[in-house]
Amino acid sequence: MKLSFDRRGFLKKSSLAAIATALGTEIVFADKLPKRYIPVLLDEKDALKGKATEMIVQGDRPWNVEAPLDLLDDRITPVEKMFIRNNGLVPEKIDIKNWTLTIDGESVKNPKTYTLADLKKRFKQHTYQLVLECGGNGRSGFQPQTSGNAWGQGAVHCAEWTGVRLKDILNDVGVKSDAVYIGYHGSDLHLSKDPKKEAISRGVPIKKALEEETLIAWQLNGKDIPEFHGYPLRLVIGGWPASVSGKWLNRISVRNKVHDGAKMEGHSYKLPKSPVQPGTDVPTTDEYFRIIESMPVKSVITYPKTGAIIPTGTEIALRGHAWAGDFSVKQVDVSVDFGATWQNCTLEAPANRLAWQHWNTKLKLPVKGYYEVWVRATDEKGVAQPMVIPAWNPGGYLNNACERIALMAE
Ligand SMILES: Nc1nc2c(c(=O)[nH]1)N[C@H]1C(S)=C(S)[C@@H](COP(=O)(O)O)O[C@H]1N2
Ligand SMILES: [Mo]
Repeated sequence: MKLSFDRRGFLKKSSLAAIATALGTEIVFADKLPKRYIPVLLDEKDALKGKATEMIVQGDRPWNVEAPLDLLDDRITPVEKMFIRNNGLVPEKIDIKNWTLTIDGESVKNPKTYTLADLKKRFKQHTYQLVLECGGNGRSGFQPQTSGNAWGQGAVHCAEWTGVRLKDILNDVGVKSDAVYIGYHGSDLHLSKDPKKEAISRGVPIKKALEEETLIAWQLNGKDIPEFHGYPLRLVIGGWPASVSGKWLNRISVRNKVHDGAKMEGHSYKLPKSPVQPGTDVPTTDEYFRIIESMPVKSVITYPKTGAIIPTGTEIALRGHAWAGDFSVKQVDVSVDFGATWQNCTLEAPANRLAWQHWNTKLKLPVKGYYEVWVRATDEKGVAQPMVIPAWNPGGYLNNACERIALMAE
């Protein structure tokens, strides 16, 4: 879908015709309108406030913003470089004093409602670095293109989250033995602004919900979670499609069946059970589709930037990160000769389970000319990234093909 309103383009051009189209009617006193003025009706909250200027805007209703890969060079991703994926509209008013989290559902023994103060006081606090990668990260690589944001590879971050374990809260309310799944509910508005509709309400099997790293968090990198990343409370689950990490969290239901909220239906965050011909219209039933769980092994080169010009024969440092969903990465290799030979890189252990791992290496470009650096990670089970785009699927999920950058030796 074409953007309904491109803020950056708008500010540059700001033609009256464009404004009128966006508003759906003529502006009566248009001749009095200051240049570059954004009419109130169009002035939604700006997700780009506090973001690096290099961030790439996919759309602004809902807001979808990604990071170019060289921006992800930090060991812990700073807020200004974190991608944003919204399915709806950021809650209009957030009343932090009266914010509560309710735990309910068929499989809860004693449903309870907690204030933020209750959560902070009653449960032990934990901090983890967690990789949150959109299930559709890399979607632009699929042919034919599928619906959904045409992400490059920058819809991923690894930030440090602080909160309490969902496990401890579930222990407090008591979970019945028939519990199968949890589902989250957030306070963001559906794009239609219909309060009866939810923008997204996903979840995970109870086993994943009970992992130590599954947090109900109120802090991101040591500060309150920013508005666009789920202020004041967020479910954070590393290693799975980031769509299971519910922002603006106000309720978690413990379900006696697979959660059936918004974006759990159709082919949302699902893969065909067996490979399909690219472009196939697969029936969206459980017989043909399975819900995506752990994300696949992946790596990025965050330094140098693609297109960099390097002096011939001098040693250059190369670095990036690698991650593998629920698993750890055991090896990262790079190639400068289109995959003919591979050079093993230094790989660090993760700060904690479900955090990304940093890799680095040095190399020399022997003679003047064009080179590509390819990076390939292998997970603890021995599964490596594919060199080519992996199996096409109707939702355009899980493109974990090896990343490549261009370098010029001069
Ligand atoms: N309430 C709510 N939670 C949400 C979403 C949303 O639209 N609303 N988007 C999900 C998706 S699809 C992704 S990829 C991540 C993005 O997290 P971020 O915007 O903090 O990077 O949030 C998830 N949690
Ligand atoms: Mo996502």
